[in-house]
Amino acid sequence: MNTIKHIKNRSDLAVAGATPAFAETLHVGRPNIGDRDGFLQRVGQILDSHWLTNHGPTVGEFERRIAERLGVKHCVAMCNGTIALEIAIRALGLESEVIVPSWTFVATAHALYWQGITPVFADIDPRTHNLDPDAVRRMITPRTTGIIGVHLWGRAAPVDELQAIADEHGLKLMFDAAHAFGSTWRGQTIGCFGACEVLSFHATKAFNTMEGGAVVTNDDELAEAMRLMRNFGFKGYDNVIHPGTNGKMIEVCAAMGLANLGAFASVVASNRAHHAAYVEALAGIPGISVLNYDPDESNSHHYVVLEIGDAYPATRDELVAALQAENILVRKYFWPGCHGMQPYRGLFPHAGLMLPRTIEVASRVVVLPNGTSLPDGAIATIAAVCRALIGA
Ligand code: T4K
Repeated sequence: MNTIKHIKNRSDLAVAGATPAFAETLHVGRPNIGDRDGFLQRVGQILDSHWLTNHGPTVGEFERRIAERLGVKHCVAMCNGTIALEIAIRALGLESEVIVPSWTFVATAHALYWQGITPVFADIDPRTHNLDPDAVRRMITPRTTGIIGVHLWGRAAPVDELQAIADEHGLKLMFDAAHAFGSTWRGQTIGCFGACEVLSFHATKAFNTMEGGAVVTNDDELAEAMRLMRNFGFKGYDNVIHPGTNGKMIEVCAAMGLANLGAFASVVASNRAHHAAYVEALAGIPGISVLNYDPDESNSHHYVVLEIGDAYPATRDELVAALQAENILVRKYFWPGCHGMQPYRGLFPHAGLMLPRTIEVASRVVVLPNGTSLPDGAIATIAAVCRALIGA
């Protein structure tokens, strides 16, 4: 058992209702394994067919099912969400400067910078953790070519306001919807907003293909360009008509996706129940609040996000250390914000001056474990550690 550095009296934990420290580390992002038998059966068929990648039938079926589910014309499946972002950015013709939140996973910014485009960080609304439209307006320059909104934690970015800004200034708008599979905004499925939306199906996501991603769009030309780009620019054999890369999803990943699609509703139900149980277990602890999800919208409830306010007598980092000492590997996603990470910290040392609310939120957030493999007693133990640390 790990030594607890911040909780002096271990009996505090027992009194507060904790089970003993977990033998196996609890992770944020423990993958959901859906229909295991269905997956293995499909893998058998893939091996029998000797067709492992390059636009195989499983990827084709996966793309059709995702497009159908999201109500979009095109799903272009990719090897991961980051390559999907890069290809979407290139296919849209973004260049020079693009406005993004700093409060996101660093892949959003890297996908631009990797292609020689400057990510310009705009501040967020601290209530939603999503881009603040007024902050976006403040960051527009003559070099701005686009905006990438992020639906953080699967909660919709301010879609209408960002579209209005984009229209007013002649900018392209796309969304990083890596967290938003299964989310809606005003009852409409996320996936159909902006010029295109980018999904991640990484193992740690509510819905996963092990590694994987996709760009979804209603734009025929854009979809065609992205299909070429993900396959080196080939149009038929021996005929390259476009610069490209290798962004293809493989058959086994698509098989995992198809197996997980059938299980997605039960994953969401389990996440939702855990989320409610966390809210109940953490209620009444001074300074701790759990980010809520709009009951009128769908959300995978995958992310259980705590904010540690001033009324909590310990610091956020002390709480993280106390939980980690109990083998509960909670995360400070996405501290310190992209602007505080390299290369951006070195390139734009004063970016933080424009991001006071990002900095504030980044200092308060802790993300807790969720998912179908969350063991019994985990939520009670996490709440007990939160209380015991402050002697509550
Ligand atoms: N945009 C946004 C807003 C994103 O959040 C992401 C990805 C992207 C774009 C890019 O999409 P991808 O290119 O990844 O498809 C993880 C994920 O790797 C990343 O996909 C995700 N966002 C991000 C939020 O989380 P790390 O660096 O935190 O991963 P890591 O290795 O620390 O794993 C997280 C936890 O999950 C660990 O505690 C271990 C556990 N884990 C992980 C894997 C892979 C398992 O228990 N089993 C596993 O198989 O980035």
